Amino acid sequence: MKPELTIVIPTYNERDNIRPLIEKIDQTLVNESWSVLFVDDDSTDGTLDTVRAIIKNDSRIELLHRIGRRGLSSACIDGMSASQSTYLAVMDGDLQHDESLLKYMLASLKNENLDLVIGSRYMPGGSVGNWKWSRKTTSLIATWMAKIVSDYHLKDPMSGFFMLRRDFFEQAKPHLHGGGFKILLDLIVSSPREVNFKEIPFTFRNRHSGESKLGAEVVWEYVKFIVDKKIGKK
Ligand SMILES: Nc1nc2c(ncn2[C@@H]2O[C@H](COP(=O)(O)OP(=O)(O)O)[C@@H](O)[C@H]2O)c(=O)[nH]1
Ligand SMILES: [Mg+2]
Repeated sequence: MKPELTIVIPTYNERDNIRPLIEKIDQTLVNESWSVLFVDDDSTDGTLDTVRAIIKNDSRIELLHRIGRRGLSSACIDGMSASQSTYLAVMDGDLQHDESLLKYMLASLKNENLDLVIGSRYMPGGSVGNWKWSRKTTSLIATWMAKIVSDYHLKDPMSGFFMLRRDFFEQAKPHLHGGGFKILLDLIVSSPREVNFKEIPFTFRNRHSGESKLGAEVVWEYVKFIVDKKIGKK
C-alpha cells in the first residue's frame, strides 16, 4: 500500500546525517503510514551509498538520484512530483528541522481545513538558534522582501520545513518558478487559489554534521525570483 505521507528530503553531501535523521523520524511517526524520499544531486561524500545501504532493509526509504542538476527548489519539486502520497512534507537533511512536529502537522492537515502547515522560526516559541548577525540580517531582509510578491504576511516565508496536501501542490505546480532555494514562497505565490495555511513555531537547530550550501549565489537567485514573480514572468 502507498504511504499516506512522503517526507521529501533534499540532500547534497549529508552522509553522516542520514541515519540519525531516519531514526528520529521513525521514533516520532509511530503508527503513521510514511516514507522518506531523499532527492540527491549526485553527492560526492558517500551519501548515496549510505542511502542505498538503508534502502536494502527498509522499504519506507526511497532515493531519487539526479545527475547534472543542482538546486534545492527543483529537488523538492521533483521529489513531490515523484511521490503519490496524499500528504507531502519537505524537510532538510541535516537535522536542523524539528522532526517531532511532523505528527502534529499531519494531524492538522487531516483535521482542519488546511492546505499547508509551516514550521516557523519567527513567531513566539520559535527561533533561528545561534546564527551570526550577518545570517540573521540576510534572513530578515529576505523575509521582508517576500512582502513584495505575497499578500499573506507569512511570519517565516523562508522556512524549508512544511507539510502540504498533494492537491494543493498539483494546482500550484504548473505555475512554479522552480529556481533557487525558497520553495515555500514559490508554492504560495504560485497557487491559483487562496491558500489556507497555519504556522507553528520551532527552533532551528545547529547542523548535525557537514556544511551549509547557502552562498552568495543563493541570495542572487532569490532576488531573481522576486523580480520574475513581480513582473509576472512565472
Ligand atoms: N538535492 C539538493 N539538495 C540540496 C542542494 N543544496 C542544498 N541541499 C540540501 O538542502 C538542505 C538545506 O541546505 P543547507 O545547506 O543546510 O541550507 P541552510 O540550512 O539554509 O544552511 C540540506 O539537506 C542540503 O543537503 C542542492 O543543490 N540539491
Ligand atoms: Mg541546513
